Amino acid sequence: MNNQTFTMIKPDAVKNGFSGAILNHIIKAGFQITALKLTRLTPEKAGEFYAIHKERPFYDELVKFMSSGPIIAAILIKENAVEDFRKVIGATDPSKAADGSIRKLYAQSVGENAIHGSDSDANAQIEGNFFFSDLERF
Ligand code: ABT
Ligand code: MG
Repeated sequence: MNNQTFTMIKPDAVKNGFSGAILNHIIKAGFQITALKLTRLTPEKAGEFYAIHKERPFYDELVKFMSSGPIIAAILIKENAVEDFRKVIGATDPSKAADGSIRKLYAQSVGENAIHGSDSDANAQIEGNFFFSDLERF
């Protein structure tokens, strides 16, 4: 199953008023939104979502940032979704992100980089299930 990915517009981008522009960018890039919510992560939930980075030096700051304000979570459908969406968002470090990518346009730093995209088909399923019940998908 390579037609689904998961995304999150992070607290910096929501706070800076970029949610509408980013959702428009995603739709124009050919992704169909099948689940969508404005919500907020508790520090516990943010820690769980990024559990893979638990031992990294930036983990505490990452958890604090990701729980600092509202986020927008979404499930996106498109052929080759995971790989294509990573191209649409650009490199983790916005200063290295390609021109026209979401991070180049809307992100400030590696720590606060505007948007998340799943890095594998398996994680796309896990992350979608983390945020959405069956009744919340269309
Ligand atoms: P995510 O989409 O948030 O997973 O980012 P991406 O997959 O592009 O990059 P990874 B390596 O998964 O980073 C996860 C979060 O950790 C932050 N980070 C990463 C730092 O703050 N410092 C670092 O040196 C590295 C490597 C960036 C990511 N997110 N946020 N928010
Ligand atoms: Mg990642």
